[in-house]
Amino acid sequence: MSRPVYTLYFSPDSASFIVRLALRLTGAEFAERQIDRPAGELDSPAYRAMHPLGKIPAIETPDGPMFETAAILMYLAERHAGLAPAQGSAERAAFLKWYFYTVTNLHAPLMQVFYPERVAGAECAAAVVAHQAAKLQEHFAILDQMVARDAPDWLSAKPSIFSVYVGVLVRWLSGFPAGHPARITTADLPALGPILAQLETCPAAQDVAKAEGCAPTIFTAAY
Ligand SMILES: N[C@@H](CCC(=O)N[C@@H](CS)C(=O)NCC(=O)O)C(=O)O
Repeated sequence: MSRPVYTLYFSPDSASFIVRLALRLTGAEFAERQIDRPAGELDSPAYRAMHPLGKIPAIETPDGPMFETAAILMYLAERHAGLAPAQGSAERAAFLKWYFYTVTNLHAPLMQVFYPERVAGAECAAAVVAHQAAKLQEHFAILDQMVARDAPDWLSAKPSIFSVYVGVLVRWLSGFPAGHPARITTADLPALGPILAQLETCPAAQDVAKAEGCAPTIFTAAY
């Protein structure tokens, strides 16, 4: 077997899931190392040297260690054609704006719903969840309306760094119980939902589901 090009530091069903999907789509050799969270590995000097905040994921690349999911995805798309519209292509502008929309308006509030006490202390947690859950509902509806209007190729024609990113965010939100204000499932997204349902059947998604030890319906019936 050839030497892996990348090493992904992962923890099951965390943001490393997104990078794992993108890595699998590149077709490149990659190694995986599960982070020993209970042993405090995120705070170890070796891990902090890769990721100064001690978060997941981190990845070793031929150009050095990288962190931040969205940056890693873009880096992979630059090195492996076909995962995002190429620079200079007609679709690049729309792709970039919705990609960064996802980073700031979907992923960031989602993290605040999962860790509300980190925003303004435990006493404000319920207010943070209520506020950010409403934002998430609004922002996902806006994305879904865009997909209904435009059905861009980088979403509907084949898997991309955008589709795996958004797919895993929906996966996590679908895990909230019925009635939770932040619950969002593929059934709530009439345009995006069918695209994610298609995406989860691709070989890359099926391989990653196996590797993560989760149901093959990673987006439509995640938990
Ligand atoms: N903006 C970062 C967020 C990374 C992040 O918060 N990862 C979570 C897992 S999904 C984590 O490391 N949590 C452990 C902790 O915060 O202690 C990214 O996209 O990579």
